[in-house]
Amino acid sequence: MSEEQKETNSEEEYSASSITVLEGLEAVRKRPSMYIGDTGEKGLHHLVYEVVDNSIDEALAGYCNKIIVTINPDNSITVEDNGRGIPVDFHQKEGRSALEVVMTVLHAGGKFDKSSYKVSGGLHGVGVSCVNALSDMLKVTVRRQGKTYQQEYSKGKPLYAVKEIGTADTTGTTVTFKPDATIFTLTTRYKYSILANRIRELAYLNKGIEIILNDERTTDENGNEIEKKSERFYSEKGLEEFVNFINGNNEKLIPEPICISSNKGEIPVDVAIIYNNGYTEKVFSFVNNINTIEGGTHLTGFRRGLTRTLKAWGDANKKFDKLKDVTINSEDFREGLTAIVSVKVLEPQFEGQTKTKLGNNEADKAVADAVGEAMTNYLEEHPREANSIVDKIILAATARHAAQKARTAVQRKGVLHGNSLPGKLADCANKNPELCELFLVEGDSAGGSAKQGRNREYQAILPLRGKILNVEKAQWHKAFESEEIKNIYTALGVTIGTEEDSKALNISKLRYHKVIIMTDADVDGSHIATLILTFFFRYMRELIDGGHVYLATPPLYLCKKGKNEKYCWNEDQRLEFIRDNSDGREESVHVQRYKGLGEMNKEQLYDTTMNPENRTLKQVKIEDAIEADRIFTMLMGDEVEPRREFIEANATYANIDA
Ligand code: 0RA
Repeated sequence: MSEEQKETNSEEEYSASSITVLEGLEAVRKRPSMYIGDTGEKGLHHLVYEVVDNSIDEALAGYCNKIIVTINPDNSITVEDNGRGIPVDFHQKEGRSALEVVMTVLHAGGKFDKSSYKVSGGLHGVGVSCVNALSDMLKVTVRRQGKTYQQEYSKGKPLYAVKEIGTADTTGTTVTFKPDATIFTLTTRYKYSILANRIRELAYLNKGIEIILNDERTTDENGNEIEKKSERFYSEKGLEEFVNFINGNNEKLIPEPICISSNKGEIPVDVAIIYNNGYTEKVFSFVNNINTIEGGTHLTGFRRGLTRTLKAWGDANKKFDKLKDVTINSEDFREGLTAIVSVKVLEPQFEGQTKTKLGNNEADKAVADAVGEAMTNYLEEHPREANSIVDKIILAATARHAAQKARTAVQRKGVLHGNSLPGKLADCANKNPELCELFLVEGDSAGGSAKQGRNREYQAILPLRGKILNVEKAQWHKAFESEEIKNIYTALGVTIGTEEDSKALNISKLRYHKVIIMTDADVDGSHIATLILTFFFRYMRELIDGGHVYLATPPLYLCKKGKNEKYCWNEDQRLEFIRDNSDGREESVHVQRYKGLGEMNKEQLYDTTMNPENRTLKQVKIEDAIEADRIFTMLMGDEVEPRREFIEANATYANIDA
């Protein structure tokens, strides 16, 4: 037995089983990623979700309606609920308090109560003991039966047996933990926006639960002073409000969301649907409160149920007769569709690359039946809305038909098949995609410098003329009429469309594994970068998910003093140069402000922005699909002046780690 365990034993005599317990949690500390996904920012935040999920379970069981999450000044987290409180009575078999078992035994969370759906039973559903194992310090306080109990732990090991510390006139559980910095080596700083987005989602998915998020910190990551924050998340109507939130400012075709709630079968189903006058499909699905990014059986069932009833209604009302050579297909039902599908499954099977695809076959039928029945009634009772939706479907089918014709035309010319590369492309010599980079460059003049300055072996240049099409506001097929967008497809070597799915993307022949957007460091350049990003997000999402999309970062200044020269990317660097190279007077240093890429000569452009030795590339990542979707809708929608600065400055808020 190790020294550490002996120390713990001084407080209380541990039975043999407790040694296994310690080994269990030791395994969590040895391979944390196996339990929480990773030990980066995601894993760090996952700890909070594990603890909150337990309180949500207590709320779903009907015993709790308020949860308070606090980011403390030292980046520890406190989660407090007003549930029954975790039982503290002595657990005969384990030889210690039930509370200690819950806090220190892997997967012990649901031991006492099997009747409710464990939200924590899903993705990485590892329970609070994992959080305990990965925390420097954890303290749990339980208010129950008029008394307050407490136990503290370090790295999962109890510091003392559960003790009574006073009386209580309420019930509930409070957990405070501080993540272990030796495990979370990348960062231990919590991001308010990440927690807020997940908590907002939880509040919408679980109506009637009040969740408060407090941020008690008064300095930001750079030590600058900030205000404390507090937000209340509460949804009275649940998915109906969620789907409105997702829909944002898009103009709705029906005044109110269609809400479906079925509790009849084994699998409770909740759905909210809006059709808007846009062209994208935004359907988000959840199983036990977990966003199933890869979809699965519940999503298939949803689509089937929706398509079947709308088709039947259209047929019965002779709505499709006016379509002559156009046949409706299942895609047509999805344009402008915004929906949330949420199911609760007792023993969910998660599949797919990121284990976010539901595999349970029974969910397909459950959702299809629930949606089919409710939609049939809805269409019957709302003929005006039914007409609006079906008209939209007819429009989509017509547009798709036109697009197909246009695409066949370009494909015949080989444009979307990469048979003939665009004339503007300056390709690289190397043909191994893993080594090759494509720079998408704003403007012909910068494109010229880039072509001359690049490393021809593996760097290719595609200049883009001015602003590319804003796909957010265009019908799907319009993109394929745009010269710039066709050039991007051809240069990349990706193709689109199969027999069954006209939007399916094939990136198996991708010719460059790095696709780098290089635009001016000004408002216009930012706008262009955002337009290109929007295009990738809506039409080539796989490229982003595969980690192939990057933003180049050209410098803003060249500072000179005598022989000393330095490129600066921000104001701080510029001021630092002035401080280090002069008497502090700005006039004594020569500062050249780059307004555009075109102002740099080919050497400067290569040195600062293209040469892997010096450049900084920002990889574009989508961490929160729902938030990213909203941001793109907002940025590229009707009113707002879009800016790359917005995305960069709000990288977390936007959840685009650009
Ligand atoms: C099992 C049984 C009971 C409560 C809980 C679990 C519980 C766990 C957590 C975790 C965070 N907050 C929680 N609140 C409650 C109660 C059983 C009973 O009182 O009869």
